Formats: sequence, structure tokens, C-alpha cells
Amino acid sequence: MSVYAVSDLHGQWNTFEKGLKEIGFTDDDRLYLIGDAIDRGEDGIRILQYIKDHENMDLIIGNHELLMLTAVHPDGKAECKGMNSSLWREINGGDITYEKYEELTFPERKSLLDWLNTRYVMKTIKVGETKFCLTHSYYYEGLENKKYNEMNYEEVWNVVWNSPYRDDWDTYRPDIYMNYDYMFITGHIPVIRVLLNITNDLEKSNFLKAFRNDNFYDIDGGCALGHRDGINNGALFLRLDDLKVFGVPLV
Ligand SMILES: [Mn+2]
Repeated sequence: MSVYAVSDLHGQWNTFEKGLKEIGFTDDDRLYLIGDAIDRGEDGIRILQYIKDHENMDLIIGNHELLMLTAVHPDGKAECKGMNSSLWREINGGDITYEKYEELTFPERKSLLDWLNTRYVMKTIKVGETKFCLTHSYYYEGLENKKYNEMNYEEVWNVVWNSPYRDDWDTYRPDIYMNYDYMFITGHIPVIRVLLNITNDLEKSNFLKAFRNDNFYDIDGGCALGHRDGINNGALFLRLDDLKVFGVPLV
């Protein structure tokens, strides 16, 4: 049995499905999707449903799931008037996700929301001798292993939006976690963007590979960018048992 992590699939169902085949994923393995299953691409709801329906898969909340949960009606009605509805649908590519969500039956919507509300925001797991902290983006001591509905909005917001690798934000500090005992697995900022900040050279940045800095991994392969000429993006599956990375180009 192996444990895998992937992040930021952003509605790219075909790439997700291809990745599961390429890693040879079986019912004995485990998979964590570290946030941003939805938006920009069209099949985010399908990805969420698939993860929900598999006991050996789980989702960690990302900023796009936070946007959705604070945009749609909390009771599962087909209504999108929550505080983040325009931020979600107009700015962050949530329109296509809401369209698909609306097509679900009321019980399906309700059950999907109940499930999302009880997902973890930062999850710690031990694989072999290594302690991993799975978080969409940021780390706050003491917020490990809390579910979305056990945290307040600001706490969740800080974990899923702040980033040590976003050079235009106050939280930019790539060495911030080195004193912690975890191996951090995150997404949120496409690796190509992190590398461009460092190298300022597209040729040296344009690989479908994970980014590692000591005990910090970024496995956002840039599905959010979609198909773009000259950009090698896709999904990055990381096997936690041996830290092997499987790059799956966008289908
Ligand atoms: Mn994100």
C-alpha cells in the first residue's frame, strides 16, 4: 500500500483519471487531494464526487473550496448569493463549477456540502518514519487536524490563501517552516511561478516537476493555467512513501 498526494486539479478530470492510471492506483492505496479540486476547468464537481465516493481518498480544503462554501446556499438550495459569490464566480473561475453544482439533485448538493464541511484544512499523517503536514498553502501551529466546520472563517482563510511563496504578499518567507518537524506538502502556487521568481528564466522553470526546499514541497503542477503554448503544466502526484514524483501533463 502507498500513500499519494496531488493538488490543484482545478476541474481537470481527464488529467486526474490519467494520473491514477499512471501511478497504478489501487483500492489498497490512499490519495489526498490537497485543495482546489474545482474551478477554471469544468469537471470540479465530478472530481469532488469521486473523492467523496472513495473511502481511500480524501480532500483537504483549498481556497477555491472555501470560496464555494461561502458562496452557495448552506442548505443545498440551488442558490448562489453568499458573501463570496461574485469573487468566486466572476474572478476565480467558479462559474462553471456552479453550473455543474446546480445540475445536481437537491440531496446530492446537500450531501456534497455536508461532506465538504467536515473535511480537514491542515492534516497530519505519518508515512514510514516521516511526519507529513498536508496543507493547501500555509501553516499555523495548533490548527492541525481541525475540520472546516471546527474553524472560523479567518482561520481557514489564512491557511488556504496565505503563502510563503507568493512574493507579492506579506507572508512571503520561503524558509519559514524549517524549524518544524514536519515535511510540508502544499499546492496553491504553480511550481513554474515559484521557479520563475527564483530563476527569472522560463527555460529553467518550465518542467512538470515538484518544487522542494528542504522540508517543504510544492506540488501544484499548474492545472489552473489550462492549455497554454510552451508551458508544461499538469498534475503532480507525489508518493509519500519514497517521495517519488509522477508528472502527468494536462490532457
Ligand atoms: Mn489555491
